[in-house]
Amino acid sequence: MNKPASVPEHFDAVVVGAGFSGLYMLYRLRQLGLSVKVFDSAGDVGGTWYWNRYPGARCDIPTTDYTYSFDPELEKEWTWSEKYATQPEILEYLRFVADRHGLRSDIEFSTAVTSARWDEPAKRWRITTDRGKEVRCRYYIMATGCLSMPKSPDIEGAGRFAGQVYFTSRWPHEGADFTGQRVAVIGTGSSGIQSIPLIARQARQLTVFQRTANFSIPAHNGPAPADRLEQLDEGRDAYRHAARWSRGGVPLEPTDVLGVTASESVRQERFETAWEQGELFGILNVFADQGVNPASNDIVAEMIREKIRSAVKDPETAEALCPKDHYFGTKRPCLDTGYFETYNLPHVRLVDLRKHPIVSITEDGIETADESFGFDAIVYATGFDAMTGALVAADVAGRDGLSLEEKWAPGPSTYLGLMTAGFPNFFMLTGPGSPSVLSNMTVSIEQHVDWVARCLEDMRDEGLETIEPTALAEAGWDQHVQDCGAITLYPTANSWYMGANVPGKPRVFLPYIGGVDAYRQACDEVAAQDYLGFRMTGPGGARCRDGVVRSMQPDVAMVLEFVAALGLPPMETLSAADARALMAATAEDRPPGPEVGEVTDGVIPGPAGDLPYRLYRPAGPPGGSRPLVVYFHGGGWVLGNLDSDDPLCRDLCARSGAVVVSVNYRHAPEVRFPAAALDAFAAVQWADANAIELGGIPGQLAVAGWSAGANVAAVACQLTRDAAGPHICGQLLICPVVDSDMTRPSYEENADGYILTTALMRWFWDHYADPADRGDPVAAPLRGDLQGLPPACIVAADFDPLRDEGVAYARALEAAGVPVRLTRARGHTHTSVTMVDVVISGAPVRAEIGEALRDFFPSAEPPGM
Ligand code: N01
Repeated sequence: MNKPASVPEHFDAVVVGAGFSGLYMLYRLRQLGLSVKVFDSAGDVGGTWYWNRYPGARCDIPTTDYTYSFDPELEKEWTWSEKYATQPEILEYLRFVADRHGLRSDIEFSTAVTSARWDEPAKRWRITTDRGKEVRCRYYIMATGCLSMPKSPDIEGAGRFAGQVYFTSRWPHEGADFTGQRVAVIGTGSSGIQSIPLIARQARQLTVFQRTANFSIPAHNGPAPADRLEQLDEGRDAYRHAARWSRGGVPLEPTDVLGVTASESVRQERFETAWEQGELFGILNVFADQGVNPASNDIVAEMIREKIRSAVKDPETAEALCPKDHYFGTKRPCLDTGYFETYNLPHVRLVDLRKHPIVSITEDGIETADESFGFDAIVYATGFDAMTGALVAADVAGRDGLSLEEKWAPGPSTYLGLMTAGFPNFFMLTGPGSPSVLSNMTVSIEQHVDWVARCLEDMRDEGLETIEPTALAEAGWDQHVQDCGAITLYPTANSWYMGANVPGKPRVFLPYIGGVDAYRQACDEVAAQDYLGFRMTGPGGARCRDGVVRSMQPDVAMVLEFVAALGLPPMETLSAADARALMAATAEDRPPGPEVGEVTDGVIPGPAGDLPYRLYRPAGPPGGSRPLVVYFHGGGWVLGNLDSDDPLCRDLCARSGAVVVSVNYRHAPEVRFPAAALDAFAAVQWADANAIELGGIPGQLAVAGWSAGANVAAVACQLTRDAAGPHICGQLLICPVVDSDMTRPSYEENADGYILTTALMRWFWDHYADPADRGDPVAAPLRGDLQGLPPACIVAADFDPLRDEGVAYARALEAAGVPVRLTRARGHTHTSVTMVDVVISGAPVRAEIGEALRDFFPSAEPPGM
């Protein structure tokens, strides 16, 4: 019996969207015994596959993988006919799933949700629809898809055209017949690239208006690949499991071949194999470094450009079709069938909008800056307001009436891409900040739905009714999402991943690029740790375990994983000689660091014999004088030498524009305290006395060091002050050892697992200084008189046992009136900041260091890089 419209219906959950994610969410919620209503503005199930009916629409992940895995029987009953199924077949599949599980009875089609308001006293959402209906629910779940809100045509005169207008994203159900017509297609993303060859088959004339040339590879469509089917037959569960724990949601062994170091034949072979395979993740996995290293990326990009040049006969058209303004992969690459060859047809023409911009759309066609075109039909393949568009448009207001639109005005903010603070019980499936569009969507959808279902089940079991992320957890996740993007080339492109395709949209990297596997791990950890970062309330009590699930820089975490996999013995169990050999061996294959103008080796007289030094002169005209930095390497007074810190010294030289003189000092246990410190003091005096010969500017001298090198640098500053000269302009102390008291919290927090361990630090001290000497300021400069010391830049890394003593030294110097710049190496370890060209996220920290060095000097020249 129908209820009167004025009485709102109550459901446990309302889901918006009946595509892949909405259908599975409904299925799982029903399994939990919850009452559910699904709304969709479409006339049937299908989501994106309901709307995007343009000719040529197909998936771009092989259909064997682009499929549900939750129902093994369903998998047996459905066989995909092609490697990349067409839109009608995928839609048919979703209808089949809906019918098989009787899902339609809980779905209200042709009904759009117009607003949602959180009712705090009732702890319910109030939802209204465009049919004037109001419903109440405890959980409000957006299954609205990432690419569902078409971008409105932002072209002058778009409303004036009197001919037929089509949007690829809202294609008419009855189809379109272009036979004998003059047709324009605007846009060359995936939708344009898939539809253009088929529109060309019908049209009398086809003109494609291209703003940005796009990378596309042939899909080589056909029957589902035999090897994939075999794998599935042999072990479907194992295959699906591998997909869930892969980087992109399709099982694939990530390569470790680097583009920059691979031989030409290996490059060709790997590229041609991926080209022939015709799969997105294959072509994105030609080289391990193509997503992060511009030189490697350009190798793949140029190979694709060569393919375009050989496919397109007219050289000018070919060149216009060659993407040159973004790195390969940083805009979604396309899979096509005969796209580039279409331009060889006599009735197909490309208009390059970079050279001939559209001035206006007119009543009968399109006017560019230098030509008027008449058309019978215009097809807009101009894309979507991706990832946030549909969510924001749904008019959601959370606690205190704050709308999602207001909250996300500077860019979306989410915890795990699943929820956002201030919006209790509001879930997003594949929301911004989750792998979503960078992954096989079906795998990511199932993971999100399963996580939400498990969360609701756990809440029910524990008598909890509301859930919402904390501000701390959300800010931490947002930061992690940006950190993951920042070490890649992705943020450099004007892509929809960056929101750059929609005028006025904030430029933020929207998806999570850390991988489906890493993401799943993070979500699982959150749940396992009592829903870390979520605040939950209900009759069962209120609880909140606040915290940040990932705060380490992603590339630092990768290095640690790599090192852990090597299974090396802990250094503190080795002899000094073996520890030195191990350190030298691990440094063998690392990148050399940046080019500098000149590198020369020499010796200086030390207090007990010669000390080797290496001088780094910045690029620039010969003979020019520069400020001078005397640098001391790290290694706990036991390890290290001129080679160990060579890449870092090059980097410091290039960034600061100073001459860097790296001095080796005597090592323990052969020569113990205070030899290293006295050598450092002598080196500073010598450098000052020989500034002109070294190419330095007299009076412009700084000292620098990392770890134990920073210890001796700090001590040298104190000894120099006590000796009343020479004048030191500044001290750069990177993760310094400044005290022998190992009771500060960072020794406990970061005791193990971050390369420099508390045990290793103890081993270093034991090698260097007797316990009785460790309180001497020459060993522990924090205990010395800090008045009148040079300005300091101190770098303290989050995951360093030495972090707190570095911070303590900064505070103590400040208290003594010394100007201090404390640079926090966020998400870094003791060693990672110094790993030049290995740990990309260390570069911004070293940029700050370079700036600090330049600031030490009164008349520093601009850096050479
Ligand atoms: O949209 P797009 P799409 N004047 O944004 C151009 C997925 N998908 O619908 O690059 C002139 O990629 C715009 O130019 P520019 C897939 O993830 C998958 O094609 O902004 N031109 C661009 O060329 C895909 O990435 C499949 O300079 C204008 C094009 O229009 C995503 O959906 C199939 C313009 C838009 O390309 C979006 O693809 C289809 C203007 N004012 C889609 N505004 C599969 O294969 C925009 N453009 C599964």
